Amino acid sequence: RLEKGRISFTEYHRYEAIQDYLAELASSYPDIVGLEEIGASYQGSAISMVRIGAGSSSNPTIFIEGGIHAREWISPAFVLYLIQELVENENNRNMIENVNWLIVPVLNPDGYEYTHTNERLWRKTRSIGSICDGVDANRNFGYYWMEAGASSLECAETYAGPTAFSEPETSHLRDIINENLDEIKLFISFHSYGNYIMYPWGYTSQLPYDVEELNSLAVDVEAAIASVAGTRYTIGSPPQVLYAAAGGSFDWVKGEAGVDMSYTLELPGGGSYGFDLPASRILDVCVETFEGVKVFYNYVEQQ
Ligand code: ING
Ligand code: ZN
Repeated sequence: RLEKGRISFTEYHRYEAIQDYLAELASSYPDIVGLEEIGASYQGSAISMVRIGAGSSSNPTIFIEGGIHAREWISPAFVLYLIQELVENENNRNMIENVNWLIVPVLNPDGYEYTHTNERLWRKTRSIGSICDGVDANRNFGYYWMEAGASSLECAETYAGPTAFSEPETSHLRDIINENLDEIKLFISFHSYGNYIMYPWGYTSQLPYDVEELNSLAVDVEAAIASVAGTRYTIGSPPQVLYAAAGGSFDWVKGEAGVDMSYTLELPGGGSYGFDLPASRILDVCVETFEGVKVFYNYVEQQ
């Protein structure tokens, strides 16, 4: 058992502490945890991916993306909680024997660190621009790129970048998903805030051919989350429940990579700005959200 290295869920952690935790977990549980670097961020930080599994390497795989947006701190926090539950809680052994997990806790480490050191509400990457810095990584994926809800203005919060996949962070995610495509059966991108369970498409108000299956799984996930403490989520595609936006990772994963079951979850907000959920709330959100992820697991396991 990891005692000293165990990460806490009563505070938000700096990127280095997260990396240290992942390295320690991988060395403590070499049979079930692998730690890989999918590539470097714009500023040269390693973007880590944890590979968790205790069954066959050909098991169906769930891919989890956290921390694409810098200021949404509950996203990496929850994803770390998920990792800890999968690895260290024996009651969840079936979740790693029957399914493999590929988990990127912090896709945008440069931005994440910048929200700790300079600007709490920074959203984008930290790539240098000519007038303003940063690209909205969740507008930078190459599926109907720039067709809706994205800006071509460098200084905008939703700047889609000079080209699709201009950012090393998004191109590394694309590449690692393509490398593991045969096994990936379900994808979840964690954001905050607002309590939404969304499925494609973000780029259009048209719905995918399999919307009934996407929606019915979302309904079950929502019920599981609500069963813990009554937290309710709204279900639908981004244009139905929020706004249309192209270039999101989950649209690319479904439309281009062909992983049909693709979701974006907006975890609960709090604090003064919504993104600054008080640290005292982290654990409650993690516990209820984990119940939802169990439902995603059950779906994939039963396929
Ligand atoms: N929300 C998501 C965003 O990127 C979203 C919502 C995701 C819209 C995917 C469209 C497609 O704007 C947050 N909070 O970032
Ligand atoms: Zn976001």
